[in-house]
Amino acid sequence: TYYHRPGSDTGSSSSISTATIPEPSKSLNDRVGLIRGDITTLQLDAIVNAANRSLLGGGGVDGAIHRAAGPELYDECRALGGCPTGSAKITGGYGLPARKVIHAVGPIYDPLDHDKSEQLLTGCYTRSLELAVEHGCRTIAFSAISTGVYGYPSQDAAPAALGAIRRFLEGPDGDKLDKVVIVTFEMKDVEAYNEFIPLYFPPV
Ligand code: AR6
Repeated sequence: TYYHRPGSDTGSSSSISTATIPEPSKSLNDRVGLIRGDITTLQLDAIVNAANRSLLGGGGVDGAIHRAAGPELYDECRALGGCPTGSAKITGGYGLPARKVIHAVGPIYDPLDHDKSEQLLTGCYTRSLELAVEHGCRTIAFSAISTGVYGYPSQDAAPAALGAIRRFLEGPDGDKLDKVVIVTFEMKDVEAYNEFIPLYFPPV
């Protein structure tokens, strides 16, 4: 097994400490999902874009979201005046099936300062979840922030994302979210999430 559960004596050992990753409840697991596909097609309350500090669009998933939402999204983004790295801002979804778009600005991965990169990436996830709740969104899908053009290794990004999501779901506003979906597009992200979801959200 991947995971040694307190009280379930499988006899297996694990390098993952149960002190840092305690056993989640079933209801927590039911609220987290993984989808491989195009985030622009999802009909949820909010989707999270991997934006840049200008919030004026770009390539990757950002380009796909702006194309699908239409020019009104650009106009609303322009009025926001940018966003710092490690944070997020929210807009309408316009031509998208999603009601809101949360534009998170991930870090450009810095291998010389992994801790700083991780702190900024974690901030994107936490702030996006806060914004979702503030705006009454109960279902939210995340793109794999920073793992494309910004070069964040998927094997490091996935546990950072899952840790932030789990902390939020276990926190005081966690019950205000019904579903948190992670949307992967590339095989390297699929593999990373398939490896780490059973650790952060082990089957109960
Ligand atoms: N649906 C879901 N995921 C997608 C889609 C899609 N339609 N298209 C790409 N991805 P990236 P970053 C995945 O590069 O690393 C932009 O130019 C992609 O495979 O979009 O945060 C912005 O304007 C990858 O796994 O974002 C910024 O300047 C993930 O989305 C910069 O790129 C994120 O890759 C941000 O770079």
